[in-house]
Amino acid sequence: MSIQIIQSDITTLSVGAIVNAANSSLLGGGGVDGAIHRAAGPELVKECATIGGCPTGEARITGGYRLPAKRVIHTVGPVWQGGNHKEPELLASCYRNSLRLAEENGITSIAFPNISTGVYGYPKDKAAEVAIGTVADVLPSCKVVQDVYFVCFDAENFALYRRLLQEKQ
Ligand code: AR6
Repeated sequence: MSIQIIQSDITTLSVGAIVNAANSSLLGGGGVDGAIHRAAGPELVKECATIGGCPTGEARITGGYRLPAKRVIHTVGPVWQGGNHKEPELLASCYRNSLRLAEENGITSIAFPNISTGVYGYPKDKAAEVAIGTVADVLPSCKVVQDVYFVCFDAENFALYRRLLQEKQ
């Protein structure tokens, strides 16, 4: 069982599943969502269209198509509205529900982006606390998932995550 922090483009990772920070339509968008759809190819949006959307805080699983990752777990983070609109609970649900789906689908390694910290405006430090706190809480009870990667795209998130994880260990 391990939690690792890496600075990378999530679309390049050969893991059991990468997590997509999607919107509730599941039909694609900008940021990491756009990058994942571009790298996976048009079959991904076709499968997503059959799902019929996903509420904030929940997660859905699809194939990975042309990605090196076998599957994609799509989750919808909260839009930051000041912090009093259940944002921490909803963000924690994204991580928890994604891990649950991985467990149910026999996925041993999973990579998360920094959900909600781009277009959705969640403060990076607050989001990192929720992400690391939730995964550290849930992972010990996982029977299938062994390795969790937090994939930071920018140097600020990378430094934040490394510091927070060190504090936990
Ligand atoms: N690999 C890893 N991380 C990435 C990549 C990448 N290739 N590209 C961006 N990031 P965002 P959100 C980081 O905006 O805030 C979309 O339009 C980025 O630096 O992708 O949850 C959806 O369709 C940031 O730290 O997602 C939704 O409408 C993190 O990924 C909306 O954006 C998340 O930024 C979701 O917003």
